[in-house]
Amino acid sequence: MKLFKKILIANRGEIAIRVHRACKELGVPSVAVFSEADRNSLHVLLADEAYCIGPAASRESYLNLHKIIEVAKKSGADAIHPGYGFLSENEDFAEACQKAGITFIGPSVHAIASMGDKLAARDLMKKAGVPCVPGSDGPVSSPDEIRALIKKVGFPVIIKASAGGGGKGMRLVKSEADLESAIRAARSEALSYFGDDKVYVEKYVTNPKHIEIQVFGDGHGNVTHLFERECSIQRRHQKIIEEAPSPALSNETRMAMGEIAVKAAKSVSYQGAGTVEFIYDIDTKDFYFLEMNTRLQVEHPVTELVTGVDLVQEQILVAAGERLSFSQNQLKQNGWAIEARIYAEDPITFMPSPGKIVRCRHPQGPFTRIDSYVYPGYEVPMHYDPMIAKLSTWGSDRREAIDRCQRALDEFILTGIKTNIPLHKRILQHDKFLKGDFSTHFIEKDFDGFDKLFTSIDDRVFLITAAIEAYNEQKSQGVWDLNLVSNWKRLGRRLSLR
Ligand code: MV4
Repeated sequence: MKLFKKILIANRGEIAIRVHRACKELGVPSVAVFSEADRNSLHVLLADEAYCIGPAASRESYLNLHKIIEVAKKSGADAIHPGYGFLSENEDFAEACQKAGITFIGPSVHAIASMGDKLAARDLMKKAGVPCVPGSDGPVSSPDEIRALIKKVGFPVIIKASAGGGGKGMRLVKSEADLESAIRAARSEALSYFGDDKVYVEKYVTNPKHIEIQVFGDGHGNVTHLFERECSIQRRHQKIIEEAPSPALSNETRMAMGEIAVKAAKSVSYQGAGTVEFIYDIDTKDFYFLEMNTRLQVEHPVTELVTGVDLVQEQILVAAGERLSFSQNQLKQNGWAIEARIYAEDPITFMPSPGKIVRCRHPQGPFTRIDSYVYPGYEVPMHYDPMIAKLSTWGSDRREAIDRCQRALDEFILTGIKTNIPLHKRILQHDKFLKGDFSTHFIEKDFDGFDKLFTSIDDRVFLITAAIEAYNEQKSQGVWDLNLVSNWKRLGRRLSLR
């Protein structure tokens, strides 16, 4: 049976490679696209066929839907996998694919649109019997409307942009004094970011975990869930570590959350991979629907490792009209998985650190998975997301998965740029992390290891080696990147290595 003639992968980096691998394994040729900044990217080097789609700026390349559809037609691709980010949740793109007779590997235009409008999604979920955070029934525009609501739910409340999501256009209101300025700020931010100043209000959950459920639907009315992922270790809405299962959930809550996520997905006849995002109140153990993400997520490997399901292959099969290859009662969570996102950034200041990678050796070993797109000599471009790799490990229990992850992080060699690997090592040693005792505020409130990131002899030797390599690299090229030199100097001072 022929799934597709060819699949175009409308993305870059590790996810383009991940999708390419699924295509290969299913015997479907894949087509890569790339920007001018990505000529030497691994997703291009691995591809059988690759097309330049424009300049470095995403807007002119990876977000240029006309160009991408043109390349699909030219190359004979009859399906497009959007990966995550970029065009993956763009209903206009899904519709343009449909009009061009190309299968969009993802949910329907209707499902993307329903979930993209957060207020409409909230409304839809309430009608479907999915628990939502107590708050406004529709958009609010005046402080008085919010005051009436606060009479019912109390302070604090949070104002959210309807067109937002992922944390943009949100404002916390702790007391009456914040109210007027918060609503003004939320609306103007929403207008400038999304061109839509519609906002709504929810009671603010002060001590939450972020727990999401992986769901999957096919075109035959079947929808199942593949349990939860714990995603609370984050900073400013950028996730750092994810795991499955969540150390916080009782089996009862897990099953209830799964059933509710399926209900949410069924209400929009969901097809393909999706994620229902919940906020879990640590103090009351209540959970509420926040958003549904209508794409494959970055952290999908932890679900793959504990369920044994290849989520990307499944996306392709379902998009080709197949039935889901599993039923709910065939799925179970086996053991524990943890994912550390490796970012090209300063682990203390979180400033991006693009540039040329000098030495690069990925960890290997038992139950150790790497999704990466970097190699020695590769220059990490400044134009895109700083995530360069994901390290995922599996263990029969949580401690084994964590110990393996720590071991693998110790094996990681990446020099020439700065990465957050030292930060990961410290988080995995933190008492509260090890106990599973953490909320979404962990990095800002509980993590106290920033001054201890480079204290072991190993870390110092590594840093000195990296500095010498960067120095030699630049000397051999006869150029000085003053920024890089000053970064290393600053690090040296921090380590008293002057
Ligand atoms: C909230 C909340 C507390 N109470 N809603 C952030 C991203 C977007 N999906 C919704 N977000 C939040 N909504 C209520 N009613 C706290 C957050 C939040 C958050 C949620 C998940 C993961 C990290 C977060 C970091 C800050 C705030």
